[in-house]
Amino acid sequence: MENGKKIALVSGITGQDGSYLTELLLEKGYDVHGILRRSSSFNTFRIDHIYNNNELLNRRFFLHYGDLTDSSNLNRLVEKIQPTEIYNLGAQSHVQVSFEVPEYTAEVDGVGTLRFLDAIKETGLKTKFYQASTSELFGKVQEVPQTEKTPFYPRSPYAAAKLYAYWIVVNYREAYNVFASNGILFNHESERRGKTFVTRKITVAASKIITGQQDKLYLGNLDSKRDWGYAPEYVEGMWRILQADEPDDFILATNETHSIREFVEETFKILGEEIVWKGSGLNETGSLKSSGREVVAIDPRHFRPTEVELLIGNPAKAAEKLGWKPKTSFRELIRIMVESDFEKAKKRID
Ligand code: NAP
Ligand code: G4F
Repeated sequence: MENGKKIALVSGITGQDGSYLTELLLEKGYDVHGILRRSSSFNTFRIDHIYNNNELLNRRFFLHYGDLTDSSNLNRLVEKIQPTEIYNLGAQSHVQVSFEVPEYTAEVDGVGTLRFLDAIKETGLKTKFYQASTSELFGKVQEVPQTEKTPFYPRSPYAAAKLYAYWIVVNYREAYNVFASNGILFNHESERRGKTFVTRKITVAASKIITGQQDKLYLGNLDSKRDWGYAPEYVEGMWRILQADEPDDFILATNETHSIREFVEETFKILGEEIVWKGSGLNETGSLKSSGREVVAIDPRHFRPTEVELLIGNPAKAAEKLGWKPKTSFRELIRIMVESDFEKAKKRID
């Protein structure tokens, strides 16, 4: 640390969480260094408003090319930047895609975490490390609701890679005294959520359907249940995890669960429409009660080889030890996302 200066290094800075965390850390007076993957097209749309629009923030916000598959790059960045806190948010984060690219997912999400930890160990830097662990670790759940003590049962290459990452964090903490913590975060969404995750897929599609730009929304399993919270509150929880006196592992969740079906119903309700379900299995459809128009159908390509049917997390430990509590309700979360996507749909902005 340079004269008590707070310096954060963030992987996954261009993602949903990376963008909110950057805003939070800059507000808290940190210098923020982000790791940017080289891309043939622009991939900084979630952080452009920080980079371009505020001269003051610009001077404390730095982007470096890098990749979690490249140890020499991570070693160099840790050595050069000397961060006081590292947030490892970078990942191939799509569960279904991980069945298509399992080895790459293991490289980035599993071994990538080891590369970062080893860079810390080898440089001997006194820094704190946050690992973006996930409720997907619970997979085929062994207990309801899930707590920090619930046994893991991963159900995808993504979850298996994150399981390795979780345990290598614990191991470097115990073996080498690295201040390394896991945030076991349940699903958290926002108006910045990637459009291939189910919540944003639904709010974007419903907005386009209502404004006449899309015919139908095709989904997979309507009956799986998730514990959905609002992303800006969860990144604040990440920061709190690294401010604790000791490194530890914490669940961040709402302790409420809802099905994909309920998410669809609530989305259309906010847009002034009621959904009526008909049929079952692959033939199930959802229609607008007002007109009878069919707007939801099932596409089996969205089914997963192994599904996580139910997630619900108990955040009591985070409440007690970190003073962290979720604030935004399920309905409020959907309202925030729908309002944003409906405004964009009206203006024909993608
Ligand atoms: P996201 O929007 O998909 O962002 C993922 C980030 O990782 C992007 O910046 C992406 O860069 C970057 N990335 C991908 N591959 C990389 C690589 N090889 N090297 C370096 N960076 C790479 O994900 P998110 O929702 O913000 O989630 C953040 C983290 O939390 C992830 O690790 C995710 O697995 C975990 N998590 C998320 C949730 C949730 O509900 N959101 C819950 C639990 C855990 P590009 O922009 O270039 O693709
Ligand atoms: O929105 P999802 O793709 O998120 P999933 O699989 O829960 O993973 C997200 O949350 C994890 C935390 O628990 C993170 F670790 C992970 O990085 C990611 O952010 O799918 C949610 C549910 C699944 O049960 C899926 O089968 O929605 C179901 N679903 C139904 N139809 C669909 C669709 N999912 C997607 N992506 N697309 C569909 O058409």
